[in-house]
Amino acid sequence: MLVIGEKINGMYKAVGKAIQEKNKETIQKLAKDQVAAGADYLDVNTGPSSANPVEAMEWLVDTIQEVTDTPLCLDTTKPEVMEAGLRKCKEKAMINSTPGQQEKLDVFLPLAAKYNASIIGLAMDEKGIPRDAAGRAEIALRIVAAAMEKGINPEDLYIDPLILPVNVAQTTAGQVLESLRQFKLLSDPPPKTVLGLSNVSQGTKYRELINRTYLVMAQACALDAAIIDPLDNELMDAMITAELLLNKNIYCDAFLKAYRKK
Ligand code: THG
Repeated sequence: MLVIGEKINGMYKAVGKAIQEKNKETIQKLAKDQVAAGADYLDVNTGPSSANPVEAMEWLVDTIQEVTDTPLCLDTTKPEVMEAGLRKCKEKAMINSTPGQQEKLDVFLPLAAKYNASIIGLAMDEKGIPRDAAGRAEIALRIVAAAMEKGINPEDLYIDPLILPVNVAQTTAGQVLESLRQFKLLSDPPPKTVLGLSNVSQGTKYRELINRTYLVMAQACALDAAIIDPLDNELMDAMITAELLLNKNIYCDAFLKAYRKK
């Protein structure tokens, strides 16, 4: 599983404040802590309230890269913010994300090609998120075809079926598992799959329990990558154990320790 650390997101009050006040220590600690806990990528999102998101993205990328070489997953819907971040990335970046409508694909796929970045395609378009798995697969196929046309390596394409909070959209959890399986049938080689896991538990009481239960279920349905909180130890333990049970790692008594030492 590719672990994308979710914590550097202006949606968190403390992070939004740190961005506003250009407080490097807070951001750099989050970067180092997530990497130490096993993050392969760090999500970078300036948050909804940033007055100058281009400047905020540039500052975040520079600030994080001062303390780690871990590659970054630039999380913005704005092409100008995305490109500002991509220009600054020293390692191979991930574009998070493009929705499935042609006008957006025409903007974001060329950015992926230009900066040799991987890219997340969302199973949504101008009409929103489809209600069922078939609707999600239709949009995913459009994204896969457009990416192929632009010469994007299938290894670099991640499709996100978009999980919603279970307290307001209870049928979505099952539909998304179905989508993860279906996405693997869209092309050969297939695209990779990704989820923004914590969405599933927003507004619920047992957030950590819901997150780790759903992560394990999604892993059994061909999930390749997840935007998660790597500082949640029980979540990481569940993820590592699921990898073992799916035969992705060889068993030893100290399998949790062994995974973390990798
Ligand atoms: N798919 C893709 N990218 C994504 C998402 C996705 N990026 C953003 C998001 N979804 C994934 N990241 C988060 C980060 C934090 C939370 C949820 C998802 C979260 N935050 C607390 C909350 O809202 O309750 C913030 C609380 C606080 O202020 O401290 O839950 O689906 N491709």
